[in-house]
Amino acid sequence: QFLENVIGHPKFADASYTTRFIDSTPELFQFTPRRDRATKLLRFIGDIVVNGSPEMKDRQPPTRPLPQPRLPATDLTSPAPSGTRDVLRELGPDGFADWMKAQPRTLLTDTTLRDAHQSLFATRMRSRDMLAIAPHYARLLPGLFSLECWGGATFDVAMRFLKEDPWERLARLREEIPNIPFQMLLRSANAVGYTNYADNVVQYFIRQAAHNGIDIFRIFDCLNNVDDMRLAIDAVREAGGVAEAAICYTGDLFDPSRPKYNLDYYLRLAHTLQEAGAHVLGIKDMAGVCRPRAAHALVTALKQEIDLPIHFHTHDTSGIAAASVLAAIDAGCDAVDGALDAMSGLTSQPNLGSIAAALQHADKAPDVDLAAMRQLSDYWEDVRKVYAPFESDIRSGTADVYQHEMPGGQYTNLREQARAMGLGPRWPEVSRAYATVNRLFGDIVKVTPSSKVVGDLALSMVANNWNEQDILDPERDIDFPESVISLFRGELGTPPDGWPGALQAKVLKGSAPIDGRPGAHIPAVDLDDAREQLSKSLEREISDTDLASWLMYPKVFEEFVKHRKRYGDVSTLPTETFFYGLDENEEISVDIDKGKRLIIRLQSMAFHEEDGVTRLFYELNGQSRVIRVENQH
Ligand code: 3PY
Ligand code: ZN
Repeated sequence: QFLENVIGHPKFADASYTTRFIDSTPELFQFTPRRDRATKLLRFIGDIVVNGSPEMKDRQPPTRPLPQPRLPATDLTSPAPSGTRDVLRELGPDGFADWMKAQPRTLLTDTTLRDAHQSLFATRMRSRDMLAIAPHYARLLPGLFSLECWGGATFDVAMRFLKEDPWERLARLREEIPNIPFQMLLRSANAVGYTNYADNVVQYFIRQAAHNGIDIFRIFDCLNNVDDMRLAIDAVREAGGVAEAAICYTGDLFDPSRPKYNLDYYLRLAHTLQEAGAHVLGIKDMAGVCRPRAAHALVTALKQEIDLPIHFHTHDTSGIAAASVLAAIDAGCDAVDGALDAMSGLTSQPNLGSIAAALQHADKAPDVDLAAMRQLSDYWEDVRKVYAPFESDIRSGTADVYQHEMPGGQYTNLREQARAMGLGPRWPEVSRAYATVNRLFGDIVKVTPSSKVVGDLALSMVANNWNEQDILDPERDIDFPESVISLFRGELGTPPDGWPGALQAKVLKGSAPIDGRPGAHIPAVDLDDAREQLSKSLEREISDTDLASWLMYPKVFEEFVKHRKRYGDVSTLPTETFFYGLDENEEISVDIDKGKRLIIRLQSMAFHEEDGVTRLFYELNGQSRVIRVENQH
């Protein structure tokens, strides 16, 4: 194995070793654990080759081989220049908020690493694809306001589907990008989950996120309940983070038939958030329904009444979101979100490169290099191809979004759920049912997790052929999804005007809803005890971040740990290999650690009918290896 280590070492591979190579490279003598890790990865690849990835079930893989993503020709030997994060460090969150307001330039957030892929391909982007481009970001776009790279659905999906540790993703991105603020999306009492957690769990999670590299927390509540946001705002402030408290935008400011969501509603909310301690006020237009005129009017009014910097977030589902962004900037908005060109449009954010170009030579031009943005986008253009099976088949913007008001981050997921339930061809009915459910619920804010509940009932309505009357009819027995019962019980909070009484009575079948803030009804978790129990059941030490993962998603975390035990850290594999396996004679290089590279080639394979097992013959760093995989089908 020593020889294997020498040949596999990157210094040996790129011929930069010297006569002191053996003395100065102790990792050459690390034998067994590495061999074990390699075997696990070979087993994982074998499983994918023989049985397919569970992720690819019923999906059409792209034509392979795919192009190697084009990386910019950045000089990575020089350290990253100072950037916006250095400003934040120098000024602290309060000073940073003042600095934001004083900037004549428009501040830009790139959402490519979070919302863009959440909204375009069901949150499936893997850490490896982020990490390869990360050092280039640090050197090419140090003037970005922030990178939205964590939180929202990424936490769950990383463990559940990608078999990655979201905390490792954060730590490694942080290492590569020390100079640009990292931003996450936090669902207040729902943290990065779909349910209310105990107050001390939310506080613990926020502390971990801040400690491990999150600078700016965009905090929202799925019903715009500020009372549910206070705990998170306080915890972020205590942890030294920037608390960006967001108003979720829904409806239409100018629609006289929906006065519930008029300008006054948003201004009242903004005042309350300011009083609650927000450093920055976010406008979170999760569905992309804030039309240009509304964006202008809203930002103008907020700028007059509120003393906080304003950060506008929208989605391009309608196809005209960039007009809203430019209107917001025109009205004095301090920061805006977009996704790099190749990851923009449709249900994702509008095009950040084009927004920057639209502002070129203006006083409000952002501090970014357009050519650098294009180079980064070229990389994403190639990367996106590998995720093609997760994209939904939409090719244009649609004004239909103003009817259904589905969040961009939910759209592809719900469509996927519909497809999995065999309702793919009935998608237009699902989207209509979504609007109907919103009406039945009393016209609510729809964003995770309230949007998930609306989606759950919409799917049930279509699957069971229930109409609006069936739902409302007290005589008609309806088996409501569990999430609907929990919503009407008040477990995600209660809208200011309450739930529609008759429907609530029908859903709860006479049982009483909870009163007030849901978190107040959830007992605190004994964190020391939880850690001890978990450590016992998993038979290993539990880190602070492990505990945070388990508190959010106990089952998903335990499954993830099992997967890692069996297959090792699969996040090191190329994405093509992770989803599609290897072809015969295909060779990949995998860095399992700093200075530890595996060169893996699948030479051939043979299926033995008598035992139902396929033997895969690999070459691993020049040595032959055989792995046996049981055929599942
Ligand atoms: C999330 O909560 O994940 C969202 O993206 C909401 O818009
Ligand atoms: Zn969004």
